[in-house]
Amino acid sequence: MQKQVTKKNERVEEVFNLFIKHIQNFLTEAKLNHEEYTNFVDWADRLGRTGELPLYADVFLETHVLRAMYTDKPGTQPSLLGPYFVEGSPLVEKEPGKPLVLTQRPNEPGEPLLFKGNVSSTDGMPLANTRVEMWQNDDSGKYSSFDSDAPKYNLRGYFYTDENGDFEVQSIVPLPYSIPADGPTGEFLGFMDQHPMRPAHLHLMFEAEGHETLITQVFFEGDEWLETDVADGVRTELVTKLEDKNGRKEASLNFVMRRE
Ligand code: MBD
Ligand code: FE
Repeated sequence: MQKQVTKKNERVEEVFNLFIKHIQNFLTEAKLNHEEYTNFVDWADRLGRTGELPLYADVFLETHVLRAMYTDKPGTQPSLLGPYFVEGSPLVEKEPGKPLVLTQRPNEPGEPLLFKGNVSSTDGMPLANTRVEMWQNDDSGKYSSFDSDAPKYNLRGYFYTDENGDFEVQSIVPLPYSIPADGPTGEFLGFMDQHPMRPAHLHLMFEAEGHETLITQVFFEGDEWLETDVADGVRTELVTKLEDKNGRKEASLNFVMRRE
């Protein structure tokens, strides 16, 4: 049998030692008994087997990683990538004189939304030709490729900002999202007496030459779940107004990217 060749990785060692140290302190502080420990292992096993581990991690942990990395840095605050990003979404083709259209089905159910934005650098320079990827849930509150039976890349796509760093994309208004409540994550929330809701949000990812990739979300004023988002992804500067204009909803937000 071939022996696996491994190289000592000091970062992994450092992080793992810290992890164990804190878990030990946690066990001591919580005075976990053996039955509770066994229940935990059983629950964590189900979390993995049902495929909910990424969901659980993104709901309860990701926000802390972001806060530790980005609070007090210049540029737009990032928010959660979340468990529902998928690679390979289609390019939204630009047709001359028409806005970009994220909806792919001719009669996509939902309330039409025009979302506008501008992308600039922390020094104020507009960022033309920035790759903008967008994804969101549909009018049943579900994400394509996951809990919705819409086509795989429905309400997912990417496009580029114009020469002024601007973009305008037509879509539908996203809905508040209930994370799956019937699996191990939901079971956990039940014990915590915490609702499973996230406020309605758009997911956006920006990539521009010489800049840090910005992964963030956009939320809407007045959403009933803004203050109690189960995943704690809301940042004040990411909340915008949903306005009635020209017989549809319009919203906009400007984004500022940090140099590498
Ligand atoms: C979502 O839609 C989401 O964006 C996150 C971060 C977690 C769960 C569901
Ligand atoms: Fe989401």
